[in-house]
Amino acid sequence: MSRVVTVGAAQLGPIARAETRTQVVARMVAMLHEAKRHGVDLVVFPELALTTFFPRWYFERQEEVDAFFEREMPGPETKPLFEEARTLGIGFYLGYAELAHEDGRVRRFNTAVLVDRRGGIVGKYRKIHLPGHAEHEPWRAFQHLEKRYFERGDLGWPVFRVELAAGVTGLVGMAICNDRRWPETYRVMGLQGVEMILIGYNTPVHNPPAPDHDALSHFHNELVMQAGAYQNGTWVVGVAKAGREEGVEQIGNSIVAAPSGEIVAACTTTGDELAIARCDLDRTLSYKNTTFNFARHREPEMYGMIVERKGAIPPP
Ligand code: CDV
Repeated sequence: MSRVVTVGAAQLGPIARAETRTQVVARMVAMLHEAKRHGVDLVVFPELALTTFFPRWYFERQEEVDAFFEREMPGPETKPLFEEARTLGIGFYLGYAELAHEDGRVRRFNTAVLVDRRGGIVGKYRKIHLPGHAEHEPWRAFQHLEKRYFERGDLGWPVFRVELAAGVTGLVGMAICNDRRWPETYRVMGLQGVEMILIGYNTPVHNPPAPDHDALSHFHNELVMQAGAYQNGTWVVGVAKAGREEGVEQIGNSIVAAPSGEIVAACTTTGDELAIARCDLDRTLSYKNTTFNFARHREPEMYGMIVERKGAIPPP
């Protein structure tokens, strides 16, 4: 008996700054309908999927930044997405900017939620690896101010047991964009037996501090997610907000990587596009039980430096 979950990587093309959440949600709902026609159980949308990628601008006034944040999920504009998905019996991953009132203060996170086929939020993740910079750096062609606008996520990388398709329950984890470049992200979830990791991203082709990487942006995107999948015996679904958004070119290259590390589905445009893969969660087993049988082969006593040391310190 296999445990097949049909997954749709719902890549979004550019979202203009003037575009409203209602317009974006309408695009997403259209993708849900397309997903339904293809028998998809779980749809994965990108990071910060409801608006343009606002960390590319330096805003002096906090109100300007806060206009991109959600105070409730679902809120009035996102409710139709939740309702349509529930009607269609499709679960989804959604990235958004979260404004929360916690510990007597306002907190802002780059967040993703996992919504089950009945329309309920069953998991939440707050981005831990925030790239970019905290101060205005006008020398850049565009800003990347995630370190200014968000707090580091405080939920770790939980893995959720969720019914993903009729009669198929799986172990699902989430990450967001830059997290996918770090092996620790996958391994923390691998150590909880994760079977499918969902990752939304916004990745500009141009990397201002290292323009020599620009030509390798697709290669690096695939490299990290394929490695994360193989080394942890898990499916990985990576989904872009792609294309030329407010003058900045972002990669597409949304993929589904199998536990073998192979890419089994991919988007080929930089617009709204659904890539579909039938993912048998039991295909994780031959990796989890052999080469990457953690209980048998890992040597954690030898890995202390990974958590004790932050930056590299070369020997004298
Ligand atoms: N949104 C991101 O986290 N983007 C980063 C860029 C800045 C390198 C990424 O890792 O794709």
